[in-house]
Amino acid sequence: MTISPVVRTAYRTCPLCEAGCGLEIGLDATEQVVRIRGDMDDVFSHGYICPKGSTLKQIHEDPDRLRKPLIKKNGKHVEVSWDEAWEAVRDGFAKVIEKHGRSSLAVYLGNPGAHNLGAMMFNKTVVQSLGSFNRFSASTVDQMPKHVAAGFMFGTPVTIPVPDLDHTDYLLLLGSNPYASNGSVCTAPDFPGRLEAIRTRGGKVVVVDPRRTRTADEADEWISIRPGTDGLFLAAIINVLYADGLVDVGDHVRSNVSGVDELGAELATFTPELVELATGISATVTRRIAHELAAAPTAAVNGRIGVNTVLFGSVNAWLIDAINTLTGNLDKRGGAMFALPATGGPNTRGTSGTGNGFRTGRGASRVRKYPEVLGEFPVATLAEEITTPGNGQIRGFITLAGNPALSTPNSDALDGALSELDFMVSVDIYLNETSRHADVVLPPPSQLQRDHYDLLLLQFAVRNVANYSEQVLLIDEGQPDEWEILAKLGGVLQTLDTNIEPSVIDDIAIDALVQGAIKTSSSNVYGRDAQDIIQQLNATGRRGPARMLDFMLQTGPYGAGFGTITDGLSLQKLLDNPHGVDLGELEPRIPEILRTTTGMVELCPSEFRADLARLFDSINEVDETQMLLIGRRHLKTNNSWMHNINVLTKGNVHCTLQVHPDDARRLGLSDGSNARVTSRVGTIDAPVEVTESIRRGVVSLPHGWGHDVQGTLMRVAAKKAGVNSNVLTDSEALDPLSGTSALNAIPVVVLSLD
Ligand SMILES: Nc1nc2c(c(=O)[nH]1)N[C@H]1C(S)=C(S)[C@@H](COP(=O)(O)OP(=O)(O)OC[C@H]3O[C@@H](n4cnc5c(=O)[nH]c(N)nc54)[C@H](O)[C@@H]3O)O[C@H]1N2
Ligand SMILES: Nc1nc2c(c(=O)[nH]1)N[C@H]1C(S)=C(S)[C@@H](COP(=O)(O)OP(=O)(O)OC[C@H]3O[C@@H](n4cnc5c(=O)[nH]c(N)nc54)[C@H](O)[C@@H]3O)O[C@H]1N2
Ligand code: SF4
Ligand SMILES: [Mo]
Repeated sequence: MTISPVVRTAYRTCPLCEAGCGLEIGLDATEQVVRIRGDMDDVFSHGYICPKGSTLKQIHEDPDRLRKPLIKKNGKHVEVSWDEAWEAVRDGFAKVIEKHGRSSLAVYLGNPGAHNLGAMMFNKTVVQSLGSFNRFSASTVDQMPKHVAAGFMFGTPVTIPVPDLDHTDYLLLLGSNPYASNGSVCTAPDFPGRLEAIRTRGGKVVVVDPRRTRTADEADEWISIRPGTDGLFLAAIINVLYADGLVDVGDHVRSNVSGVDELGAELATFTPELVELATGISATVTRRIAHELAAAPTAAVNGRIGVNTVLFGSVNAWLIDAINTLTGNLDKRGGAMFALPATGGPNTRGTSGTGNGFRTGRGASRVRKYPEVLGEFPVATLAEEITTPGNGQIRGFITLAGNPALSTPNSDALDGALSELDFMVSVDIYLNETSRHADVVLPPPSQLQRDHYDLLLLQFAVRNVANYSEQVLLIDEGQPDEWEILAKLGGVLQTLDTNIEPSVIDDIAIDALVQGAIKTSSSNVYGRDAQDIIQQLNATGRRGPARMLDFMLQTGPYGAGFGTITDGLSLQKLLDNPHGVDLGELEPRIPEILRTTTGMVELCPSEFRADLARLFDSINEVDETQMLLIGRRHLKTNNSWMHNINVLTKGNVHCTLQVHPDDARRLGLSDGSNARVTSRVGTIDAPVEVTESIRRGVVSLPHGWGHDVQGTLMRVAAKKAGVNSNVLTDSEALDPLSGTSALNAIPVVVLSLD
């Protein structure tokens, strides 16, 4: 096979995970992608790429990727024109609204929307057009605890500190495996390289995980913990900090932190000796880690999925940042710092240093009465909201870039519930386990066919950068862009009329943004003429998300302010710098960043304090003989949706149940044999992989598999289907403060099938 020569090179930020690597994309004379490699000149990723990054070509070319809308006719999906699809959307929603009212509508927002400029700008149009409070998202199987901790401690849910990886001397990482995931709520392309650099400069990396992951292997120390008990370990570290006189928040934030004494009193009983049986970590180790954190010139503690998606997700997130604060590492170079994103955000707007604070519970889910968090209900309650009769029962449902049928707990129940809906629409690139239930599927163009800016994740970056990517390939004839689909979907929901134009909704949206800013005293366009600004924006010819982004960049912390600030940022400046603009290292932001009502870092908020009794009681609930299920990720997977890409799954990527050799012996399991795993809610059969790398008493299954259901079109994935681990996770098991599901530490019984 001859490879055609590259005649054009395009640069693009990879949208597949949070690392946001710069890609260099070579195209031939016919505009076919010839190769994708890391962009050596990218200001943040410097050429780093993982095996998924180069598969944007394969996703684009995947014959199973949807290119036409689908309508379900007599139980089968058939391709239709966009006009026909929109009419079906209108008619479907009109019927549901007429019969059950708008409170019967609901939406689920999935993970890829967080990496999609069009979705970041226009998902809210759909959400706001529902006329119901039924909003669910992947956040409640993910990072919601971090938002809750940030909200109560610092005043906004996005004021989440990240470990200053490039300067720290000591990193304590809990429940995260960046060698596979490339990190999360901590944007750091080449996370593994940055970890190695800590060690190269003489620092120390400690990983807390029930599994000896690649990250644990490469670290100085692996601490094996019993799943679900990190809160006890963290509380015991804090206990030692107080008991041994090691608490020192540091001069730089001393006058901005409240609750130091209260926290010490609250955790006075959580001694390392008391929790050691439960956590499986000896008191000696806990004491040593506390002392090391206090003694290190700089240190940062960080935790992700393994400590967020457990019963104590929010308490864990809080205790982690409490340790960062108590050891003097909050907002300090090499400690836990805050990004200053180019597009601004809730903690750059409003009054500097104080605000309205954060609250949850403005409403509750209908059936189980779970409090609202960030305008959402826990996705673990979705199935019951569909199946339980009564006023407000969900009958009409939309998924936007989500696959909850595989990604959320007790998924057999959800799968059944989805099949009972009166009407469902999915905006998705595949006909998969979720969208197969949709009456109408609306496919957006491929990742290479749209522009990109990581609006969300650059708020959590370990360095301040900004990169904008133009679309690499033209959109197919007649294919709307994703933002246009979302804007129109919102419009049709509002008006039940298909004549609504996305451009009209876009104009209304930009007008609202501009009008809001000129009335905000902290904005750099305060008091300016709205028409003048809109004319300047329109003069570029840009519309949609790119125009909004330009506005946000120009009015952001580094912004050009529409001609008032020389050398300031604008979209044009990013276009002139296709490898990105480096805005420098993270700088201290306290007190300016705080938006709590008191203007303080709240170290001991009452909401968390109230949850400590539950944490304390969990000490006695630990049962040595109980097998616990945890998840895992593989470098070549991306949640549930990239298993159709043959180059990724053809190798050693398998959906196996990892079992420790001692457990395997006891249970009569061997490598390649079949095990039956049963939890309170479900049963699955999976092939066994015996490995020393997992803690005794713990088994691990990856999530996002189980592609052998009828009515999908993912032919590659179906051949290597795997099993759906979320059949086992329990929709009753959640972190009460954030509504986030416990996807780890699931009690299971394992039997041999051979
Ligand atoms: N047991 C267990 N379960 C888990 C986890 C775990 O660790 N263990 N992790 C959880 C986490 S962290 C997450 S984020 C969730 C993810 O949960 P989801 O977001 O529900 O699931 P994904 O697998 O990311 O599915 C994304 C969907 O978007 C579609 N898609 C991909 N790109 C695009 C696009 O550009 N536009 C549109 N419109 N659609 C697109 C895909 O086809 C797919 O249907 O899973 C969670 N589930
Ligand atoms: N290749 C790849 N990359 C991805 C994804 C993917 O699916 N594949 N998904 C992306 C998404 S949406 C996200 S949110 C991020 C997640 O990024 P990470 O948070 O790094 O996720 P994982 O790799 O699942 O690592 C979680 C770790 O927690 C451990 N763990 C389980 N239970 C416990 C516990 O009770 N305590 C402790 N201390 N550890 C525990 C697991 O063994 C596992 O090693 O990854 C992103 N990147
Ligand atoms: S690490 Fe993430 S952003 Fe970087 S190339 Fe891989 S998938 Fe893309
Ligand atoms: Mo996630």
